[in-house]
Amino acid sequence: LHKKPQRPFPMPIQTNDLTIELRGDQQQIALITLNRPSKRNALNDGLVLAIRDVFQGMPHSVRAAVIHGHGEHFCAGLDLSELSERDAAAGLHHSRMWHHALDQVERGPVPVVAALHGAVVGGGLELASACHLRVADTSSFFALPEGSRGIFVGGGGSVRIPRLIGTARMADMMFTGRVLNAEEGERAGLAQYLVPQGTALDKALELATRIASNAPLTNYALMQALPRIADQTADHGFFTEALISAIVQDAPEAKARVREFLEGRGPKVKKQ
Ligand code: 1HE
Repeated sequence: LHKKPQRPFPMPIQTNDLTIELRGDQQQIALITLNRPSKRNALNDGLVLAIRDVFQGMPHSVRAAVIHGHGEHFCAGLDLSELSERDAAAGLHHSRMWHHALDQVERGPVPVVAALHGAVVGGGLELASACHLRVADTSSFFALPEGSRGIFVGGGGSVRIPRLIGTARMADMMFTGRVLNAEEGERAGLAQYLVPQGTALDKALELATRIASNAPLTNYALMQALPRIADQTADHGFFTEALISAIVQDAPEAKARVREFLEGRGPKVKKQ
């Protein structure tokens, strides 16, 4: 650690490998595209830092985001060509850089829906796991090839992936190189929606539009309180829930929405 350089990672931000496009009549949806298809959207340092920066600098109009990959695959994970030069200290800082970047996704300003297709592997699965919902099309496949490459996850996967699918399933994927197809991934909990090939982005945009229409404080509570409550004891969780629910229901928007329903103007819950 004493060898830590002054600025271990430069501040690139300007990269064509990541694009952001605002959609919706009020620019409330951000469409974020991994745009490095020739390398299967492998995440080099510049791309990881660009992800950090796009979430840190999210325009105020945005209420929900979608992230997807250009080309045949969502993301091939860590750019392995950058791995060889790193010693242990650099590896530690590199992993913490990923943690910081993906924390901006998970605990950032807006809910994020991942639209998945093709390879969702290694760091690509770690990125998808930091999102709040995942939509997989039938071409998707999920793997953690770190096991066979002689390395370990470093982008928060050991924390986030077991929370989606359990420690035993993640261990299986790393021990044995098991590749889950789209149906298996959805059944295991890696994706919340399974859709026909080529339609994940449309479905993710539809979901993001729906999410963006929620009261912002409800979305904030879902992003910030729900995962923290999951980490608490039941006793602490009940108390945190009571605090958050008291704050959220006190907002004028909550009062207005409840009044709308009671006056017969609010939407009813419809059987699908
Ligand atoms: C890459 C990478 C990469 C592709 N780093 N360059 N991730 C992996 O171990 C997955 C490695 N990749 C693959 O298994 C396959 O590339 C895919 C299944 C994703 C796609 O296969 P395919 O046939 O469509 O593409 P390709 O021909 O294998 O690759 C096209 C190019 O992308 C090729 O480069 P080119 O210069 O020869 O054209 C590949 O070398 C390049 N490429 N994937 C660098 N990952 C925070 S810790 C996270 C730890 C990890 O993520 S470990 C898992 C890394």
